[in-house]
Amino acid sequence: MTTVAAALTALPAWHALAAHRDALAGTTLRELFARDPGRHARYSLEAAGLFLDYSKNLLTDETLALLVQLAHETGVERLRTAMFAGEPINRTEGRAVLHTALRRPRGDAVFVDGANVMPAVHAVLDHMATFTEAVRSGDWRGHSGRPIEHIVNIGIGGSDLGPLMACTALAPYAHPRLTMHFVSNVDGTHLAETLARVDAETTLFIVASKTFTTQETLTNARSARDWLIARLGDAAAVAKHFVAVSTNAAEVAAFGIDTANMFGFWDWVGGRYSLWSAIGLPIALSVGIGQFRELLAGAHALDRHFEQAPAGRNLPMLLGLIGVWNANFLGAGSHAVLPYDQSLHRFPAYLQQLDMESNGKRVTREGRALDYTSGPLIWGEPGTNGQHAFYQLIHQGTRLVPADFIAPIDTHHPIGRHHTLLLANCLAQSEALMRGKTEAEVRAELSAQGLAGEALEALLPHKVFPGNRPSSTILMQKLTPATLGALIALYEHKVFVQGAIWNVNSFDQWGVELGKQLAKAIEPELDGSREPGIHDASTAGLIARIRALRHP
Ligand code: G6Q
Repeated sequence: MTTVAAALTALPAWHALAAHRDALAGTTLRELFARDPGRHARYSLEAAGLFLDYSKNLLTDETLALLVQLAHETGVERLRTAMFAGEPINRTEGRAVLHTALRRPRGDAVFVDGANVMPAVHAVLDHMATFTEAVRSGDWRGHSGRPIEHIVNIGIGGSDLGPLMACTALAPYAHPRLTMHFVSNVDGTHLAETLARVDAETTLFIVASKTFTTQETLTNARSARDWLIARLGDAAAVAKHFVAVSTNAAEVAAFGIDTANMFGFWDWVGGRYSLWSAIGLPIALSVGIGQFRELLAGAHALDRHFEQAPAGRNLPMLLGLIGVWNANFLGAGSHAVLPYDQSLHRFPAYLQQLDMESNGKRVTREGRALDYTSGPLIWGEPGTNGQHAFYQLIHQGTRLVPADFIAPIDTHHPIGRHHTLLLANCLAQSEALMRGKTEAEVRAELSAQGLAGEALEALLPHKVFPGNRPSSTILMQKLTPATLGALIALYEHKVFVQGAIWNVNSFDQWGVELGKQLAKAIEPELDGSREPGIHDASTAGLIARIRALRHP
């Protein structure tokens, strides 16, 4: 188990990094590149099918050495060993953190409370294999005897974002007969719009909920069940059209789903880390169990790299450390994720949960208030779309926004010049963010356009780009199940590294739990089944207004 780390800001490496930051002030990325033609080669690295170029970050060998020292002083490696070994590092919930066990090969052994969990992991995978093969082949029939054509995953948060993101990313591998749908929001619009697109006779619902008590998911699942029974005219139809993914067999049975059609997982799998478990059932249905196993294998390759590579040559370590440098020393409050791949358009949303739910914490693992910033805001959209929207702020705004550019070298859809253009945009953006455009360059450009005098001087400051904006670029040969698995695992471990350095528990989510409780109190007050309790004037006023104006 980890020892209680000394306060982060008192560590020698922290002090040294602060002094180093001050000494570096005024140094630009342009200069660093001009001085060192080998910068790209030295500050890039490949593992598990992912190539990371981190040379466009404001750092030198000394920065990296100090960051690695910080990792040592904060015990990142010790905590990593504890996580992989199944120690209960999620202390506030008394749980191990073992999503890495889900992607280990058959025959490996991982112990939780003295019991090897690997046989159970592979038993569920085998159950998933049998079931997904039956659905995909058409052997699994709906109540009226027709094969399944629509899969509707009903889940929210960790039981939605991962499978949705991965199914979207792996669409080129999807089964041609199966259309995937995801219903998460308790807003009836989400369910209604989805049901309008499917046919009850050919639809399979997956109710995905670790706890099987989440209000939104259970509400959507009940309404979907009512819809199905009404359409097919027989309550027995539920058996062929509903399966569950959960850790809570009792609640699954109470809902009316045969536990033979339940796929289990375990409390040591956190919601936002669960796409590797049976929560990944929609992925396995869409791309097949073979490709799902490839996804697991890609993540496992990255796990091995994370466990074994020295800190200075370790992809997640480097991404995590550079993120700490940007956030805590250079003052970046957010981090942009910019995939140049349309099929990764849900990846930033997925990472928002992974990162912000994990490291959006204000106390240390020992419960003391932090005196430094923890997890940044994570945001982004695919390129090139973002270029026509928010990149302006990254180029010329007053905030520092480090960015990750992510791109596959080959596309699944080679149409004319599209992919060349896409990649050219990706590289051009990170180059421009790094270099900027100096006053002298703008002056020369405007003069060449025939501008002079006051007109030139007036336009000049608007066209200057400060540059020096840090970014990393991640390339892969092609977005495949294996490279996607590695990419997700890379970010999981990056988040782990940062949480370890900030000394927060990255694996609990009390803010989410609060949300689950709060609405329960107001719900009966809104529909009038209970008189409003004591609220602040704003909440009380809003409740009263909705009650007065709402149509039944
Ligand atoms: C993830 C969070 C949260 C969770 C959802 C759904 O880490 O805990 O997003 O996944 O609240 O919970 P259930 O799967 O229990 O329905």
